[in-house]
Amino acid sequence: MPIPIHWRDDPMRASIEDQKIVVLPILGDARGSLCVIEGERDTPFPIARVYYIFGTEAGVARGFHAHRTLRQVAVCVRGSCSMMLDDGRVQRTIAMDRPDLTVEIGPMIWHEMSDFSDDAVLMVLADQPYEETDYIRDRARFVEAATA
Ligand code: T46
Repeated sequence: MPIPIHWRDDPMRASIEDQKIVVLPILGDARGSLCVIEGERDTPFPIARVYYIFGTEAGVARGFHAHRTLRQVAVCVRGSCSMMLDDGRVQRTIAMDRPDLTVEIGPMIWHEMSDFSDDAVLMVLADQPYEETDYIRDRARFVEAATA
């Protein structure tokens, strides 16, 4: 089922409820399985960048930031990990343990990834090129901005 295209006008008012979690259809036959993510159909934005995280060591956690404007959709295409989303008020942890599960990470959502399995490959689709100034890495500043 496609992700409904819905985005709050004011990213400073991001909320956990707005971060869509969608189970994609699996197209399968005797040869195996196939999932499709089309920009603007399965993501609420045109896809400008794809990156993926793999080779994570046991016990490693990543993320620990929010983005000011970046919109993203993550899928753990192999293995598993945990994704904690935090809008400054409410936290939600999602078990990303199936390759057909997409999780939206909108602007002003603090996120932390952990519990990576040895074989985990976390793929992320983003609506903008990489820009370091878009990151908020200071948790206190994030909470202050998100709850103002
Ligand atoms: C996010 C979570 C889910 C680049 O040069 N270009 C890129 O597009 C990205 C994503 C990273 N980098 C560089 C920046 C760092 O030197 O790669 C290095 C590792 O990035 P970072 O420490 O930000 O990785 P994570 O796992 O903490 O965060 C990443 C994304 O950066 C971030 O946008 O939302 O995954």
